[in-house]
Amino acid sequence: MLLLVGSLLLFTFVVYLRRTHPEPHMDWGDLDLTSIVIPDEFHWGVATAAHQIEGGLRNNWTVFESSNEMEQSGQACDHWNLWKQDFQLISDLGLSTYRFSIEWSRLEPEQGVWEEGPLQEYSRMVDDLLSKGIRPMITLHHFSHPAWWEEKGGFSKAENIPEFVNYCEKVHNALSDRVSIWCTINEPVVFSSMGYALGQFPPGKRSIRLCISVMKNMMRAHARVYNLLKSKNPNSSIGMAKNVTLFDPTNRWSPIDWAASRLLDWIWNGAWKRAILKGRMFGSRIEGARSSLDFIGLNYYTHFITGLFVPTATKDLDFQRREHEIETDFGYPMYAEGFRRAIEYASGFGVPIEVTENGVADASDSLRPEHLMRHIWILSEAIKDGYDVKSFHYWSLMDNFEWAEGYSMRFGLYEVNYGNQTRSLRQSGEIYRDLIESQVKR
Ligand code: IFM
Repeated sequence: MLLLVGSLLLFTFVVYLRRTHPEPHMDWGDLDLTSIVIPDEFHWGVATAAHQIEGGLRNNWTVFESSNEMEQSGQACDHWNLWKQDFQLISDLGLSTYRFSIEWSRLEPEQGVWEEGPLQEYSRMVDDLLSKGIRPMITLHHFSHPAWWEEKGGFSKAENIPEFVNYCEKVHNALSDRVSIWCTINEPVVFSSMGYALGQFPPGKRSIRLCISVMKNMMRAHARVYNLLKSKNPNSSIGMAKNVTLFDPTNRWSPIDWAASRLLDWIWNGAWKRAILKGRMFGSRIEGARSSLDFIGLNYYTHFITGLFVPTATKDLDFQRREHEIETDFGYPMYAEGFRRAIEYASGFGVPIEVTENGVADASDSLRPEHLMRHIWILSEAIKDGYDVKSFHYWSLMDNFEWAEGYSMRFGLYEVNYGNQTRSLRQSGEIYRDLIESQVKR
């Protein structure tokens, strides 16, 4: 009798554990990935960032790279010289939107010294994209800024914000007659936590207090840029690119895992939504932040399975995976189901969604085709269910400099041979191109 009750209790406990975790997962084998249908007006695209592709820069990153023993960005993809041919590659994929960033350090290499040439070059890039029927989407800050601004403390000091706003205004003045869609800041939560709490990005600091104050200043900077640019040109559509990582407790029944995941979710995701909806962040009022979005840029990559051990440096990160999940080159799992949850979260900002990044590090291109199809299937279902998603930008057009990881992570639809700067379309690139063609021709 005792044995029976014991077994019953054990069975109930195991069923309970299985039911309470993990988070939603799908049986991908049963799905018809060809059922993807996306509206005609949808924009298909790719994304890049200046520091990761242009090469030949001097900014906060190059200073950090040479003072730490890490791979140097150097010539990167030499895109500053090869952008014409790279734009042709975008066009060859049949894309209608391209997200890229402007490198502030090119425009203002020393404080108050403005170079006209680089801004004219960016202007030529915009014209070239438009002539190919590609919508330029500009990011004003994508992790990099001038070395002189970093020396002054960058976003860690509220008094530095006007210099950033001034730079944004100059770029907007020059390009907003042709560029209609703008991201102020890329992934502020990644920039601040990696640079000021985990020490893996410049300036390599490790202070939670400083990190929170950088987050607030980035939100302040976003709000000021948003309000200024809107007052200059109300036709500009302005948002920010938000990295939405989902935090799932290792065991849902564990109060510790649950609390850790809720806390991280609050800092990583919740605080930013609160800033836009309520104008407050971490207990401070953020002037002008309320409703300072015309769209939300969604960058989605994975979920983070959270337990008691919260790593304090990315080098210590031992990304956990559920048993059935596939590991990407970065070490974190492919979790396409989370893309739906991220879209649901993003819809809570109350503005349309532009998917500003989604992709995978996969040097052998063995996972990318499946990764691509699963995420696009999720996207298609979300749109069918009424979510207002306007575009999808694959990260990335080509392999590039992956920040603290250097060149080892390869995210490109095109493979880059850094020895001779040739680009070759991967099989996943062909799949993306063919999928878009079939959607456009429908
Ligand atoms: O390469 C980065 C990009 O700069 C910001 N979002 C994530 C990408 C892949 O890690």
